[in-house]
Amino acid sequence: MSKLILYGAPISSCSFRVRIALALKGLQHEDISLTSTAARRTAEYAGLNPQQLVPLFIHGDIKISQSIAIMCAAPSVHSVAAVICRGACIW
Ligand SMILES: N[C@@H](CCC(=O)N[C@@H](CS)C(=O)NCC(=O)O)C(=O)O
Repeated sequence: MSKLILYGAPISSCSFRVRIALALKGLQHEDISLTSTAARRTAEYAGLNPQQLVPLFIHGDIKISQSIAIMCAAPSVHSVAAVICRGACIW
């Protein structure tokens, strides 16, 4: 299985909620910290996430850039229930 990668930032609440969700579900992942605006503005990161915001979750070819969508989708990697309420997730 492809490894899970989370691009985030230390003081980003959006990144924190995803980190908490991954921890609650026991999903091991590589945490890549983009600590400055400059780090998010590189061409390399723009290629991964045109919005140039964090968080960004990557699993193989799948890239998801919205924290709530990540919280819905990431647990399905291991067929465990999503973290947020079922009605809020469509898969
Ligand atoms: N709706 C998005 C918001 C993403 C967002 O605004 N991220 C902020 C950090 S919480 C960010 O990347 N800010 C950096 C910037 O604006 O340069 C989500 O929930 O993931």
